[in-house]
Amino acid sequence: MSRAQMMKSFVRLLILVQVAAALAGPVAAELSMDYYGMTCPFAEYIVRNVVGEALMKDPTLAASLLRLHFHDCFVQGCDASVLLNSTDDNTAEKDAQANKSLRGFEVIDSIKEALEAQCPGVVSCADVLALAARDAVFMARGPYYPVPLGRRDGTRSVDSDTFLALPPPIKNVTVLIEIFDKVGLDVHDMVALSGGHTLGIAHCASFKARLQAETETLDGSLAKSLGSVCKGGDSGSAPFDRTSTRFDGVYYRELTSRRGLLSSDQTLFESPETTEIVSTFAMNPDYFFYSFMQGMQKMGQINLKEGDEGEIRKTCWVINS
Ligand code: HEM
Ligand SMILES: *[C@@H]1O[C@H](CO)[C@@H](O)[C@H](O)[C@H]1NC(C)=O
Ligand SMILES: *[C@@H]1O[C@H](CO)[C@@H](O)[C@H](O)[C@H]1NC(C)=O
Ligand SMILES: CC(=O)N[C@H]1CO[C@H](CO)[C@@H](O)[C@@H]1O
Repeated sequence: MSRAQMMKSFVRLLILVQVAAALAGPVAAELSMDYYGMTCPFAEYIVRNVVGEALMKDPTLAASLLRLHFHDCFVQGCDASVLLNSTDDNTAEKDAQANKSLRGFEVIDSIKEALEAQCPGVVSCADVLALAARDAVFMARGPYYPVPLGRRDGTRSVDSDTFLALPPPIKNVTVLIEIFDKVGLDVHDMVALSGGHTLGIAHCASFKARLQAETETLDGSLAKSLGSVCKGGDSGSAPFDRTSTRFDGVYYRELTSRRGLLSSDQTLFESPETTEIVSTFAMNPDYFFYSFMQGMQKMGQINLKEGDEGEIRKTCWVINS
């Protein structure tokens, strides 16, 4: 065994040990691993099946399912508020500006339908979002992590709630750190969770400002190709990294060569507070995977409903009547 190989197996072992520790990581009082053990024992299996079928038809939905869970948890906590439709007298989160281009609702709806057929009124839509995101990441060849269950669904979904809670793509690192800090996620979590952008795409509306204003931190050939993508207007789109349906460390490698798509991506490499974390993840994707799992476990427990607050929605896009 060469020295490099030995080093590699050592790092793998270290990560296995850390993974074991992460599995035992802090779980909020509201949640538990076997929450549906008696009431809907096949819940996780059903979710995995429907997600698997959906991704087989359209692998780009993995990104969308991950993003739905993120947008759910950052606004009003993980309570499926992102899924509620607008009504005559209320504009819901999903119709806020920050939500344009959210996708995957129909996958969540089919999962819920399959669950209702087996165990009606038992599994919350917020848990469905958490499980679907985990399965999507895993099926895109990312890490697998346990998801404690028992979230309850909220009844409030208001477009303006997204304004302060969701990070805009043009903010500097100080502001990003603050937004994540508000929901109990630290700088390391912020950089690791931004790695969610190893999947998916963004539209020109989200990055066109960077094309003009950030020539120094934007690779020339990428600038050119993005420029031509955006000639047609805001609806053009580009992948976050070269492997946009595969969950891997390429996102961070692109940042180190100034090929980040959003300003909020590239700034992670350009800012002294976070540059070292980016470089470490770029060199060691296993460490990124480990940090991402930990970040997702924390993100999945933001501001949970307590006791009998909220409800178990019967249909994910409307509150129970
Ligand atoms: C650091 C702060 C973040 C900002 C500023 C941000 C911003 C954005 C923007 C602007 C888009 C593209 C929207 C569009 O143009 O269509 C996007 C897409 C996406 N975001 Fe983020 N995001 C952040 C963090 C996260 C986190 C924490 C996750 C998940 C862990 C995530 C997952 C995704 C995914 C997967 C997509 C692609 C969706 C698709 O292809 O359907 N993002 N994000
Ligand atoms: C509500 O949203 C769902 C997507 O989750 C959509 O399929 C449905 O048509 C919408 N229903 C109404 C009444 O707008
Ligand atoms: C980051 O942005 C905020 C608000 O736009 C501004 O107050 C702050 O000075 C900026 N920080 C840096 C380091 O540029
Ligand atoms: C999926 C979804 O509901 N998207 C909506 C997001 O908000 C815009 C308005 O800003 C709507 O046009 C989209 O339909």
